[in-house]
Amino acid sequence: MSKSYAEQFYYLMKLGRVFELRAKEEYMKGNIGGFLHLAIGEEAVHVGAVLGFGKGDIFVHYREHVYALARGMEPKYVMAELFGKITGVSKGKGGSMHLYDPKFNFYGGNAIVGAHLPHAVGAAYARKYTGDTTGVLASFGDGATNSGNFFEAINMAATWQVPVIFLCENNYYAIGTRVDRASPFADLYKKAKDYMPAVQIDGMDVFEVFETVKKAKEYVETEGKPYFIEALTYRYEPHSMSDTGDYRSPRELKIAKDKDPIENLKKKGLEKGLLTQEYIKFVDDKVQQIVEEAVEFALNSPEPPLEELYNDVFCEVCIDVIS
Ligand SMILES: Cc1ncc(C[n+]2csc(CCOP(=O)(O)OP(=O)(O)O)c2C)c(N)n1
Ligand SMILES: [Mg+2]
Repeated sequence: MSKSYAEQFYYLMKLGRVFELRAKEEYMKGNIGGFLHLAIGEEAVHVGAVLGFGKGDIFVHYREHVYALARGMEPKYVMAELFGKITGVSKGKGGSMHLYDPKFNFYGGNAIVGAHLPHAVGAAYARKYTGDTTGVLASFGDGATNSGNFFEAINMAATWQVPVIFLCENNYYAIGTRVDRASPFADLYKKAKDYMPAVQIDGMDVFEVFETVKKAKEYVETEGKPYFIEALTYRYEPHSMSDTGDYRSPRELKIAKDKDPIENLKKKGLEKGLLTQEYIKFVDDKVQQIVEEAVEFALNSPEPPLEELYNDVFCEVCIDVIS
């Protein structure tokens, strides 16, 4: 593992954490409306996966801010999207669950549990059809593995032999439903193991996530087949801003927080000489500044004008494409 990767991990994970804590504050003030799902505690999965994956199309679920930031979207444009402003990545019309940017091959952000998994398989099929072997990354929660979309997606990915990495973030809860109450077994990689290689990893360790996704990427692109990763992780915050999260005990939360991915990275990085206290301090200050500027930018940006209402709703060139 190089110093440069460890530094990128720390920067992006810290940026994600500070960004989301600040977004939570702005939500409480009423500056952000609609849904807001925070990934605090899960940063190692999001950052490790994006950096380990590299080039290719990415489809994620609605707990997506850190994925978007790690992919390179500018914090101020992501924050503006949360505020519903025209300067946001989706022109303020998508909000927290719909961050898109084809420039980064980043295709959301999907509010419907599991719905993006067939999309990811379709994207991989489309590339394969045109002779392109680039892999696709699809991430989703434990709850999504109980959906029809999930089984249809792994079934077709294995049947068509397309290069998709299925990355399951097992944070043990689907809103308030604990994983073992909706699945016959809690080790979710077992759901995919007869379809494709499937592994379970520590999602609180960014090095492990990065290395596993990198290896999976090499596998899917060389073999042209799918791969399944279950990353064990935890969200510290309730499911969304409208959930109390009181179905979890303080003891359980403490156990999870004791494995904090950022603290974990700091400890390992310092021990291995990949991070220094000076760099950590530099990043801690820098991300505060970036996030404050992002909030200012979002606050000062205009709302989408009324004329925007019907833009980007219908595809104007579809007819040409079909005929
Ligand atoms: C098809 C569908 N059913 C139900 C919902 C309501 N819902 C939103 S999030 C969620 C839980 C999903 O949990 P999980 O897949 O574990 O992801 P996490 O929120 O833990 O990241 C549910 C049931 C939905 N959005 N879509
Ligand atoms: Mg979950």
